[in-house]
Amino acid sequence: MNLVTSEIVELRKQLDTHNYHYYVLDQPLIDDAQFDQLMARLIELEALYPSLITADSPTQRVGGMVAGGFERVTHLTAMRSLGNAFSAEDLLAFDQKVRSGLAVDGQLEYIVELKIDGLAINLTYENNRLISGVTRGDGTQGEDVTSNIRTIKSVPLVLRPDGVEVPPLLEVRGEVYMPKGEFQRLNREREEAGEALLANPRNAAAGSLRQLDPKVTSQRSLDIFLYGIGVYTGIELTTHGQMLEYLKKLGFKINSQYRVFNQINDVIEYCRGFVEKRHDLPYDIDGMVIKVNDLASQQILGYTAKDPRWAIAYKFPAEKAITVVEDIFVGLGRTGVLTPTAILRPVPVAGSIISRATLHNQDFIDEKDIRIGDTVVIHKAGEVIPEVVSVLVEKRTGEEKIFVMPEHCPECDGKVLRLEGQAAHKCTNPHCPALFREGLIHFVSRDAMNIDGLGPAVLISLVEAGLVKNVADLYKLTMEEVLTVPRMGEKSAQNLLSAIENSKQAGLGRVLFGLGIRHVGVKAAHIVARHFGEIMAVQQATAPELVALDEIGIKIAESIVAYFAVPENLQLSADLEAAGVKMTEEQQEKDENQLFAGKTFVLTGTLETMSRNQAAEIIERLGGKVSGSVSKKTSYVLAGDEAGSKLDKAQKLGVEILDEQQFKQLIAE
Ligand code: 3BD
Repeated sequence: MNLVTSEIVELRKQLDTHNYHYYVLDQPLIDDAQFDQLMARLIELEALYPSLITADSPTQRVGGMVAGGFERVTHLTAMRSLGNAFSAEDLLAFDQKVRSGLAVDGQLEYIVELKIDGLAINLTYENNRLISGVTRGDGTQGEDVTSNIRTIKSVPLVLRPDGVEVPPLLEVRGEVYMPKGEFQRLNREREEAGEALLANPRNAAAGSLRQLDPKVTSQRSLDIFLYGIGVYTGIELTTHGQMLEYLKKLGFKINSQYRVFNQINDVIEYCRGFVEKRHDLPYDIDGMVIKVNDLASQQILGYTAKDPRWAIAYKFPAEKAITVVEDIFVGLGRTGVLTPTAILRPVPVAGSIISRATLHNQDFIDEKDIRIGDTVVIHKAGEVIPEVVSVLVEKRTGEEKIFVMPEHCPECDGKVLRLEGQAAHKCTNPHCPALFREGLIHFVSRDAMNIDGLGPAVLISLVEAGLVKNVADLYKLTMEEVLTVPRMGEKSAQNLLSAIENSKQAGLGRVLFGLGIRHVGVKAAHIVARHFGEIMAVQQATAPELVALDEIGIKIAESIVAYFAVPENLQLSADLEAAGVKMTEEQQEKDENQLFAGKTFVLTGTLETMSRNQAAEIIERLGGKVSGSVSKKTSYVLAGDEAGSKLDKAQKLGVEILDEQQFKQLIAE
């Protein structure tokens, strides 16, 4: 090594160490000026010798723009969700279930962590180096936000193992958050710049992670706490607490407020303590996470369809506030239902400013006797839409106005009716523009045609300009027409047109869902599309044929038949097809080879050469079914690495177990 190289290596080592002490341990060894001096020297040397720059140099945290959006990536091991507990009773019930699952009535350890209110992230390290940072997404697949994760100074670009082994491939999980102080600073800045304020630190963190320019993210001082490991081999750990300490020894930032308890009552007490204490923390938490400490016991308990049986989130009680109902606004949904919403005098609740609350329907309003002008108690918990809990009747002045649902639609003046036995009032005009507008919004939405850049405002102006009279018209839009939308630039117009063009390939399942046929959800739409393969076959399907499909009930079946009995609806499908929209579905179960007909598979663990979804697709194409839980009826369990309780159960029940190799051999036959 020559002199320059060794100076560079030495500088990086020192800077990494100082970064670690400053950002992870929060105990700086030197002052900022000294740190800046070292950094300046490294930048100088790297400028002189650019060939010596490495990706994990502390100067390289902020990279270039991400072109064309974030890529979807499949996690090596799925990121689970967590069940919720809202009360001490829920926690006692959890304890009971854990105890009966483990058959213990004596010693059992719980570890309790703060539940950081941020975004779950999966970091992958290969040979000690950070290779990716991916959002949780749906738990199976997330977005690759590595370039933004790298800007978080407490994330080691290179691990710094302190006397411990590191597996060559390591997945660690944690929560990225924006500290409260940083959130306030950012909002002050936005206020001065006349920009819209961010609702809470969680949204701010989410927005920052989704910046295409890492420079912007790097100015937002995000931080992270790690709490778990995904893929790992060869590390000897017995408890979750040891895992946390192991993460710490690798150089990760963990939250030090975790505690281990032997009694559920002590767990409850610790959780309760944070209901007030959380306001003094420099970051938001939305509850506590309780985990069985012993890793072997976690394995035994395993998972339900989605949540671990060995962990639960205790959510803090909804926060309440008092405010005034200034007005009641009636909006229309896709199905013509009139929904009343209270317009509130804005109040802060649970970290965001609340100015609306849903009132559901006339019965809800009548039961609580909510009047315009009333002083009310509202509450909000986490993601839940704020609700009016009660009216403070003693605050009434006599000026309050009783609300009744309008007799005519607020959008089209059509007659409003309330059907016998139903809570909902509905607009009866089948040509109500609101119905059409909401239908369009649904058609372009994520689970339907997924057309980016077609927000409600753009759709409304396209409709108002007379350019879109049915969903098929979207596919006839020209550049000139799109440019008539207010505030639409050339670039966005171009993006929008190509998003529309791309959506033509979405496939029949998405189209069927997008049409907004009553009772037809995402899943049903895909099942029907896959079975029939093309629109014509769906149109001709009878209710008994539809009901014969797995998971299609009579309500859905009749609704589909009724939909395609209407000539205008048939015309719409024809128009879509004529516009070039793909009205077929590839994953039809038409494979000649129905090898797995009548067989039910359960998939567990991590497969090496395919995702579980891919395996499921193959099984379904060959006529088989995939189920979430093992029973006597299960034909095969396809077990990958780290298969858990499902494998145990299969062994107990004597169900045939296939490894990936055997499965591939089977399908190759
Ligand atoms: C935290 C799951 C398990 C490993 C599954 C037990 C649901 C977000 O501080 N432990 C924590 C925190 C989150 C966790 C687990 N421990 N899962 C945990 C978690 N200390 N926030 N989460 N997650 C992470 C989620 N995220 C988005 C949508 C649905 N679920």
